Amino acid sequence: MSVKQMSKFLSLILRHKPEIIGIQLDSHGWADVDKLLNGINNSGKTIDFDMLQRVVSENDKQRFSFNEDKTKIRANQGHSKLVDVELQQKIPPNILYHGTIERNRASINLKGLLKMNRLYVHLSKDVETAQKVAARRQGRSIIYKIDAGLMNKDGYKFFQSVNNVWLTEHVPPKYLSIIN
Ligand code: HQG
Repeated sequence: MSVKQMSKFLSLILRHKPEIIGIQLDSHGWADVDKLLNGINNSGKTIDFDMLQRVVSENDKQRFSFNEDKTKIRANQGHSKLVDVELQQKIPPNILYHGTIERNRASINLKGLLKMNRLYVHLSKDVETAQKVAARRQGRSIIYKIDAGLMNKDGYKFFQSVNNVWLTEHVPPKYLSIIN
């Protein structure tokens, strides 16, 4: 299995379904590294500690973090499992972006951006990043601009993950405009 394929499998385990390899996340989203390695190796895939270190360090979006002594590992954002990864609440930049596809337009314009299956709505700091997020999906990309400055003024909370993804609970339609 390539480092990239293993990264995808790790995202599945550490964000959504640790039970598929028979492990659990603690309340802060940490998995025990030994249990994780054993669980993956018992599931028909092969990994050792060196490969896990490579998956973490070579990851294009820095999706995972070890604790200090590397006995625990967690995903930095993107969870559907209800865990508290100790996100930093921060004042957002005035403008943030969200990339999605045309098919979602009517519903987003009506209800705003919803977190759907995850714990937060994921927002991007620039158009280029939002375009990449949109391009993961089949269909014509659309990019929303979010008036995060006004949301902040209105009391909405924003968080930044350690890998620099901006997160919030809901973006009502009045803060959204389509830029393409
Ligand atoms: C859409 C990846 C209809 C929303 C990315 C999105 C990101 C609505 C989808 C991270 C809606 C949810 C998250 C509404 C939102 N009606 N559709 N009211 N509100 N949606 O995957 O932002 O590579 O949960 O537009 O780079 O696409 O995994 O969110 O299309 O950072 O690390 O519902 O995942 O990061 O999809 O992606 P997702 P997302 P990783």
